[in-house]
Amino acid sequence: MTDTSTAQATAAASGAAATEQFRTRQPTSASGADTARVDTLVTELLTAAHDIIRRHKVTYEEYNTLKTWLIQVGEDGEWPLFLDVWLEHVVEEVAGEDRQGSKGTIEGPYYIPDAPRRPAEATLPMRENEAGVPLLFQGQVRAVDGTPLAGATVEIWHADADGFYSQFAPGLPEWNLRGTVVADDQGNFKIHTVEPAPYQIPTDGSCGRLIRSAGWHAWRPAHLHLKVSAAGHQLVTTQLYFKGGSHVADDIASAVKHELILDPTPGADGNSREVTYDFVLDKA
Ligand code: MBD
Ligand code: FE
Repeated sequence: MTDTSTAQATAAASGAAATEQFRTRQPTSASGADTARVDTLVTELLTAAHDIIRRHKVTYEEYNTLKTWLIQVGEDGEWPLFLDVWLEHVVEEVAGEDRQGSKGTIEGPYYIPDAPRRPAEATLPMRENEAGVPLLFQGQVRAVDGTPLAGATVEIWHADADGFYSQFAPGLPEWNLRGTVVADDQGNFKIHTVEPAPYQIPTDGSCGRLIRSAGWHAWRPAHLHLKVSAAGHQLVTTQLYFKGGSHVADDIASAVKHELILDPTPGADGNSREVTYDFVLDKA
């Protein structure tokens, strides 16, 4: 990790961390790739690009701008960010087509496995006086038939009140706002955390440059990331958003679904909020 006193949250730093994190989890071997499948998919992708070039009479100047930009995306380590923001939502849509249980959505580039394990009622690792409105996020994990899933695992990770993720921005404790919460024998969990802020994707890298060049905005709505799993059931990767929050209706990553919008109520203590959301898992 970089020097926490001087390091800046830059696109290149978070991109390098996201690229490294992805590589360590993803086997590099291409063995088992189906030649016919590769032929079909790559040919169709290229044909779509050829068609766009013809229809829009793409110039050499534009072609070379694209080439320069693509080279720079790699140098910035922003391929994970680019792919997860602009393509993953459709991959997830296809992957989740036949699921009966809770809706999933994209994982994004900032998941880290093996966050600290905590019991069914737990406070996520956070700094003393962590900024943000305290949030009690509670619920139950069940099977599609309603059976509570004892000992289900709720992995949760989210940005802090400044929109930064631990291990992808400097100066944060390693596991800040990341945890693996183990539900009780009724599948219930109670997680104490703080509400995350909306997330602006880095503006100083290649993805930021694309966003500015196209006149788009760089924002995702505030969100909690989750992976919920239980023995004999399919893991669901999802996110939850906050009703009325900025960019819920125009997420740059197109990952909001109406089923995933929370509407927390004021907590008993007057300064916190709380919300209940149950997860339903399909059989494996
Ligand atoms: C995020 O926090 C995120 O969830 C996605 C999908 C892309 C960039 C940052
Ligand atoms: Fe995120």
